[in-house]
Amino acid sequence: MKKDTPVVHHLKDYQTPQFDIVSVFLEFDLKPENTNVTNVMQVKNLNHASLMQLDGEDLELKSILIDGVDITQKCEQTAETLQIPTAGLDTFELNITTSVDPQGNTALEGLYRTSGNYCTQCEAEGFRKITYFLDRPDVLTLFTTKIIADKADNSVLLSNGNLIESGELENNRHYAVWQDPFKKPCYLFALVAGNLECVQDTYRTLDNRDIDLRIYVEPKNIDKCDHAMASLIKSMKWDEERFGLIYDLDIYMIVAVDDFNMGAMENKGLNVFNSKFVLAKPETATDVDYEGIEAVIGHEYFHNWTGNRVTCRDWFQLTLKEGLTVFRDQEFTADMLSPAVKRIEDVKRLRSNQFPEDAGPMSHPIQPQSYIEMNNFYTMTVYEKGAEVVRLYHSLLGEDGFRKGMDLYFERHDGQAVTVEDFRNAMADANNVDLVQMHQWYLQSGTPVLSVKTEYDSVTKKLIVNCSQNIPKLADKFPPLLMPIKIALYSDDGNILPLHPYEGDMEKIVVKGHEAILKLSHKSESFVFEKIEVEPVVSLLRGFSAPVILEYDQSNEDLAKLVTFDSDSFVRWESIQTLALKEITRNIAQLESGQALELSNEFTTAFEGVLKDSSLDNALRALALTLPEMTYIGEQYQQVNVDAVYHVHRWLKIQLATKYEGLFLEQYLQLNKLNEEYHYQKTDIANRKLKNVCLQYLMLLPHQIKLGEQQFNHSQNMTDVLAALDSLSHTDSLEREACLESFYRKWKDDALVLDKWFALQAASHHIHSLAHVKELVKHPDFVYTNPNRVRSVLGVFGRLNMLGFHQPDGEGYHFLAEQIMKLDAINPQVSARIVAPFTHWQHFDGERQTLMKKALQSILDNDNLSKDTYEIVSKSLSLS
Ligand code: B3K
Ligand code: ZN
Repeated sequence: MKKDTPVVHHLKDYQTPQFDIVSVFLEFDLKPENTNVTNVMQVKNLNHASLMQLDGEDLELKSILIDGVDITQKCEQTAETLQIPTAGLDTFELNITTSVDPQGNTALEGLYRTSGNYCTQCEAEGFRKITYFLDRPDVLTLFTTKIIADKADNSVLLSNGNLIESGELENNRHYAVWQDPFKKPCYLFALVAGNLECVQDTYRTLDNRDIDLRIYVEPKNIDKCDHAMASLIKSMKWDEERFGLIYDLDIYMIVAVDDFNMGAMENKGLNVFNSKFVLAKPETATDVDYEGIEAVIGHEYFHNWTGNRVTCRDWFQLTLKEGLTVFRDQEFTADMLSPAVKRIEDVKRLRSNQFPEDAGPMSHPIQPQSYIEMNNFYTMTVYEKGAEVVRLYHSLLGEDGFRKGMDLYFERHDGQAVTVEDFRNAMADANNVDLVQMHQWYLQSGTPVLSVKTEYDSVTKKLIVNCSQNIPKLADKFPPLLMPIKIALYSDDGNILPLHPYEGDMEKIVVKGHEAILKLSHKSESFVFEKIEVEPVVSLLRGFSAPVILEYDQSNEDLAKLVTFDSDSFVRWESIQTLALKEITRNIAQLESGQALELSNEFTTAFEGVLKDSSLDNALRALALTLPEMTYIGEQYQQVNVDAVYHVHRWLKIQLATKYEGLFLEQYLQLNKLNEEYHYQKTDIANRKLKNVCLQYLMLLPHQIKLGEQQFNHSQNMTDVLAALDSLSHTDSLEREACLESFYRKWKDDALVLDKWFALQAASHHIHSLAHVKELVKHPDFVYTNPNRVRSVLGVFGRLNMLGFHQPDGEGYHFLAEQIMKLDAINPQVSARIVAPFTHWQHFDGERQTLMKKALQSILDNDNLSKDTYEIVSKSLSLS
């Protein structure tokens, strides 16, 4: 067990800063193992405090001067702080010199080395690993940064803002000075130095300024930047058009690095990216990679306003910038590709990842109330549920009202560090409405359950929609949430019906065309529609208008009808998913009671309908033909029977493949154009998606394995090559071995492509998959210091390899726990993420629960466990 119990930070303890750091001058003398950092701050003592406590970790202190006088001996240093006497000083210059070891920094937080270059990562609290500072987001400072380094190894020296000076020095060294004209919190500081090359372009802003755009990469990757640059330009244009937000500096730089703990970082004017979200060419990157790059480039760019110009008062407000920026990047991707497809993909992600998080021991509100390690709270909840909550404002206020709210938010708070209440107030005041109830969404954790019952009276022609909301784990002890529920009504033959709310309900039902929003604000509430001439087919929670679990007992006939005619793509997709889910759960029950499995006509008719309906967008068809993920099926049970879920899921896929082999093959052959040039373009993406879904089904039939091998050998783009290899990886065939081997030989020197090779095997349903994964961590190309490689093996194994991880003898758990302990000593942030699958132990059968807890305990028993991993593991076990 970790020796000292780590400190818990609480939102309720927030206090305004005692000091203002008006400006800072930083000088870095870069050397791999011993970089000197001189930090000269102009400080204002706002409350005549007699002591200034700065944050600092893993720093070697050299000297401290106040107004030129050495006071080093008068200061107190602890492992995480430095206390400086400031009695009688109102304004002063504080000069601190420290040194750090970038080469030895494998945690990848603060200043570190990657592929022989220098880079930084400061959010959330990494700046304190660079120098002593008030490392909190509400201290905004003007930064000037001087970088000195060897010329041979560091042709490029970068920091935030504008380059104001550069020159040569003795001993083959050189320097550059950067000045950022915008005040910023230190988490947005960045420094990069190394031998990098850049691609350049220009963007002319709406107010006619030319912005210098640069993407820096290692020279070998210079041919893989075009898509990233195009994405940046699209993002800049989109933010001007949609939100009237224009870029502010004269230069925007992106640097791609191979070793990075997350996706990317929005440092002011100098984004640092995981190379996975920059580098792409058709031979190496899939459609999913291309889409990811566009989305992440957009996300970081959008942070320039939502995050940088207006930032967070404290880290409990993280969703203020992240939820809002995810909402913005979702809207961007929707506009670039397909709004319908994007919405469905986002809902799938939310349900498969955020819902389980919110049902487990790490469940927290989008505004957490406490944390041990802030990095553990960059979660699906803060990001994705946070984005859903922003979407609620959008649904309630409409596009124009939302835009008015955003405009007022920037007008009031540009240059400030604010709270989620400030955002809500801007939305409310701009629209002259009361949104106080929205705050419950920030306070409550757990996924709300929305139960709906509809009653139609054929005599009065009235439809009553009875809604009630509940958060099961809070029993009845919660104030109700405000939920916009989108609804439309159809006749049996698919005609959309006009909506006439009952007069007394006009306030809480907003009708727009043929769709209405029911504004549910009580625990139970009824909404009445009149003049409904026929018993309607109800299309409910259109566009997934609130992040809830919907309980609405709809007949299979109605679901099948919605699959064929609903104009809302989400409900159309959701209806076939519900039919599939019913099919699967019914058969799981059959299996558990020792009865034969059987396919129902209701489901296959709907499935066949989609398979044959060429009028439907191919991307939507691909989504509709994909069965619910195993994790989502598992979510339907208090305690999941892993083996039964796997068995029935596979059985159903094989049944469908067998029954519709001819149709799948016909569709596959029609779409399989091997020599066509790759374009990242909506229709092409949709076609590849549908083709590869067909291939997945076909490959379940042993005599069709050759089809995958052919696609693997003859495709020119990574989307198709990987789809084929993925299907092959689940088989027990010679083709599998041959293709994996040839893929490795071809791509062993391209780290991002090799990650895919590792990931496929880590997720494989092959019978010997656990043994294979154990071999993978011994592979010469497996390194614990590279987060992408670790995630592609250990992350994927825990999350996606249901059979291997949950092997009944507990060997999968034992293996992963050992790996986590090894990793924790190297990179705690990554290790804490890999623990996640263990945290759902209470969701499995008794024997597995015991084994999972045993594995967690073995991690906790570790003497030097990081606080990152400690927080997740201890919270998981405290439930027992
Ligand atoms: N703001 C960063 C995430 C920082 C994570 C710190 N552990 C990237 C993003 O959300 O845009
Ligand atoms: Zn973000």
